[in-house]
Amino acid sequence: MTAPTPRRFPDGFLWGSATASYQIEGAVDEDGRGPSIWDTFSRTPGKVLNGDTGDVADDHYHRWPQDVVLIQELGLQAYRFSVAWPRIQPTGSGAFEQRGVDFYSRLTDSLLEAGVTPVVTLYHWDLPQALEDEGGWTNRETALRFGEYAEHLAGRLGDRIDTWTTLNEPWCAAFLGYGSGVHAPGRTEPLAALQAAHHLNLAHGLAGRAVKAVLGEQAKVSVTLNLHVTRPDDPESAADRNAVRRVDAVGNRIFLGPMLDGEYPADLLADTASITDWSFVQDGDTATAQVPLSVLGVNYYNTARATQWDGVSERQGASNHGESTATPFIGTDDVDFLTQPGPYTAMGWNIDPSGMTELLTSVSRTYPDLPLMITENGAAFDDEVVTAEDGSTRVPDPDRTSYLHRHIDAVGAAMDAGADVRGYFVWSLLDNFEWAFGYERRFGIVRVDYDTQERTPKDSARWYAELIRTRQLPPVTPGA
Ligand code: PNW
Repeated sequence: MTAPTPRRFPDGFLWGSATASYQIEGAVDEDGRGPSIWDTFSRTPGKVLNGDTGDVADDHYHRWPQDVVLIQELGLQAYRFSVAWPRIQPTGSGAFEQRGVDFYSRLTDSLLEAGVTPVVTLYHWDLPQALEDEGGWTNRETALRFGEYAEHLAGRLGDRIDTWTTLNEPWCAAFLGYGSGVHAPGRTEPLAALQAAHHLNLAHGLAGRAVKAVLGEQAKVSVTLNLHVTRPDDPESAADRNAVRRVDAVGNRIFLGPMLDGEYPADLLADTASITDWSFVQDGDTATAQVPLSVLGVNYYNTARATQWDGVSERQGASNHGESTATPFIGTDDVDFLTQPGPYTAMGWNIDPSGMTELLTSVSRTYPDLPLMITENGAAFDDEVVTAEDGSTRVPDPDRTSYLHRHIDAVGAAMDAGADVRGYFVWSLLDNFEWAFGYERRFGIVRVDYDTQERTPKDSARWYAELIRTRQLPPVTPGA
């Protein structure tokens, strides 16, 4: 047997970490910020575990200078953050708030001074509540307003931003927000979810075009999708393969279609025909959505297994989409998601690095000229803080390090197979407000003490810093 050798990544490969505004900033009433749907949702009893809200979160709004130092100390080459729309435009339309722009402008300058590439997301789920009051993403107007917000921000942050990511995971925004209701605004209406998906596609196109109109065609426009890797329970079963096709349609191709091919897949329209005739799609919308992308952001966490439900057996309904009776996969009511074999993270999500390789190779086979970027990958575990005799603290998180190690190796395997992957961002830099799970789930490579706001890099952060320094990934040992 030959000794396994370290994996080398190309020199231009970008290593970073990611966060999102509502999950880390706090300061929800400061500098003119308007309320967002996540303020409303998290303050509604029963919606978020332990009644947690983003009111304080990591207090990043005040502590950002120290967080930039942390980014620099870890040697991150890029930092992916999101802009809170209600800080820039408190009601989502009309007047802009300069103090909100100034916050992100200072952050951007400070990242650049630290030699860190800023990668911005314009929408990571914190919709201005005033727009939700008018129907939110079910209302076409929201997409138009998003284009105006993007234009304003591009004019202010300008060419200091490396990559303009329009949306983060529009699937979650549409289907968890308006379908299963486990995310804000908490609606459970199949038609609303499909309308929201369409208006998010339109919003992406309008925002991407606005950024290019302000900054020029060379401006790098991107979008981040959480593409679902779903496998048939029985690969020999045509019914199970059909279940997977349907999940792929309403989970992935509903966005890939308009954004990359300029049209909705015919099978998606057929599968959802009992819910809508899609008359909310106007002439030219899908062409607008197809704005040229410099790179496609891919978020990957785990895999799923689907079967055609026989209508009799008790359903397993296993999914990582939170407790809810409504399925977020609209139009797939006779699909059952089966419990996946472990190991699992603290989210209950199965750990399956092979899905990363499979996803990247299959997307790059479908879109050979499209560069890819892993904009999120990471894991929640119940970390423990160890205090040494001298009072110093350490957070040993071998499970997280192993997760990162094996998934980055899986990215390398996809690159060996020809996938054009340009970078990798760990989710997340900091422990933060994990949506419906509040502060109970910790994804950070840096520990946050929510009493003191003290930041402590976990062992996984040290490991990641070493990977970035050497650009060499040690071989994955079986079982590690
Ligand atoms: C992503 N699901 O959220 C988000 O982009 C992050 O803000 C989040 O913290 C991270 O992944 C970890 O959850 C998701 O239920 C939330 O399938 C839920 C799902 C997927 C992604």
